Amino acid sequence: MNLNAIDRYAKSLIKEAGHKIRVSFFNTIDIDSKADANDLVTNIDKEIERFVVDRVKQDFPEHKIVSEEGFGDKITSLDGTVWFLDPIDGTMNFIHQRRNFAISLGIYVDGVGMLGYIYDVMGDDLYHAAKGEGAYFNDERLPQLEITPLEEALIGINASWVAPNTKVDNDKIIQLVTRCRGTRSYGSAAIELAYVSSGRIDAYISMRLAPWDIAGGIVIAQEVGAVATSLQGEAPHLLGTDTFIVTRPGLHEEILSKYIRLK
Ligand code: 2AM
Ligand code: CA
Repeated sequence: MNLNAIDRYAKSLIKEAGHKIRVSFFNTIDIDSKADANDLVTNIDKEIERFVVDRVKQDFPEHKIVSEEGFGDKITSLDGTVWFLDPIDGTMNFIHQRRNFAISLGIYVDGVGMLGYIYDVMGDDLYHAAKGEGAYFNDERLPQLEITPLEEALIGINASWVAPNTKVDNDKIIQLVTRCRGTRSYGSAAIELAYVSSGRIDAYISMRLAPWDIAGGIVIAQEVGAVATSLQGEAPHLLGTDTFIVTRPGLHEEILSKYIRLK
């Protein structure tokens, strides 16, 4: 298989999808909720997913595609070539802010991340990587990440985990956010992964992410030496939702062992 050709194909497909999303703002957007009142989806999430899924199925009939709104395939193993697509990562931002959302795409072969893309649609910024060939912010090569001490780290985390909750010990999270230099919350896992990879934040932590939220970002993160695991310290498995942490080298072990490791 020619991964260079697939890389060119994927980039042009993502840009075309991004253009469709920008044009969608000229029309009224229909908003629905899914599992709960704050779990939102729009007609645009569905239209963009359908557009990309149809193209991939037509042009790569032997590949699988796993995507958030259900137009793709259900998989039970990572054998073969699998595309992981989130047509709009950060749907709440898409609706409320009309910015700060991304198209997230990862292409895996037999479970190994080969190509990764995060397209900040309104910024027209594409973060991308091919395994072994480095990561890029548009045409700019992203440097290897260096170690930062926790005291100088900006951490991407949602404020709800600082309040009492059933997932993590919030006293420990209070200690973590007090010790680090500052916290940020962007509302799109893909963008936060892109920000870790480009050194704009130093870590990102989430209690529940799906494969399409992280598959593309993991490929990019690995190319710059970032470390991504579940909060149990295991490699992300991409067959269901899980907790997630990605950091610069050095920070990962300290954050997990002292503040947030789940059994
Ligand atoms: P989404 O916008 O595609 O739904 C925001 O908190 C981040 O978490 C976004 O990347 C969002 O993706 C993701 N997210 C929100 N609810 C989720 C859920 N129930 N399962 C997995 N990921 C979720
Ligand atoms: Ca989504």
